[in-house]
Amino acid sequence: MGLDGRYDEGNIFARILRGELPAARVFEDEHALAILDVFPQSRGHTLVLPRQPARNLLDIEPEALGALIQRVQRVARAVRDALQPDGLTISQFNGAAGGQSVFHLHFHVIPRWEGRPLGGHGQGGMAGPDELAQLADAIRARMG
Ligand code: DGP
Repeated sequence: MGLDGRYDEGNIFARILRGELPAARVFEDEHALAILDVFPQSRGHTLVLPRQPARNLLDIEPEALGALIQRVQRVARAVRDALQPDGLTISQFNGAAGGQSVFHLHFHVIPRWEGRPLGGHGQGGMAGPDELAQLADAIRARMG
């Protein structure tokens, strides 16, 4: 999938947004949904998605992007408060050649700890649902 093309309503995040597939939800409002990544690169790896259908950063309306990045900051603060990481990596990929694998725009919020290398993007194992549910509760409690 390149940078151009049509938005696929059947992509996995569109299905999660419609409630057709489960996810460990940490935050939602009219603009965005935040869920835990099931293939986390670190403990508490969270994804923030706009409700508006957009394949990547180039597609989204600027106003919706503004609302989205504000939610990214709120989620990042809650992740910090819940997990007390030493740092946070925020990343976002565009097009398959850019490292994107799910073609609904999303930001990664990845907690980092000194001395713990980042797991490979899209190379880690799957997290268990109980662990994700516990982490989601902890982050959601700090969303304010
Ligand atoms: P990207 O490569 O930036 O498109 O990242 C997609 C991320 O989505 C990747 O880190 C793994 C994660 N992911 C893939 N499938 C699912 C899923 O069904 N549920 C959740 N919560 N995350 C998923």
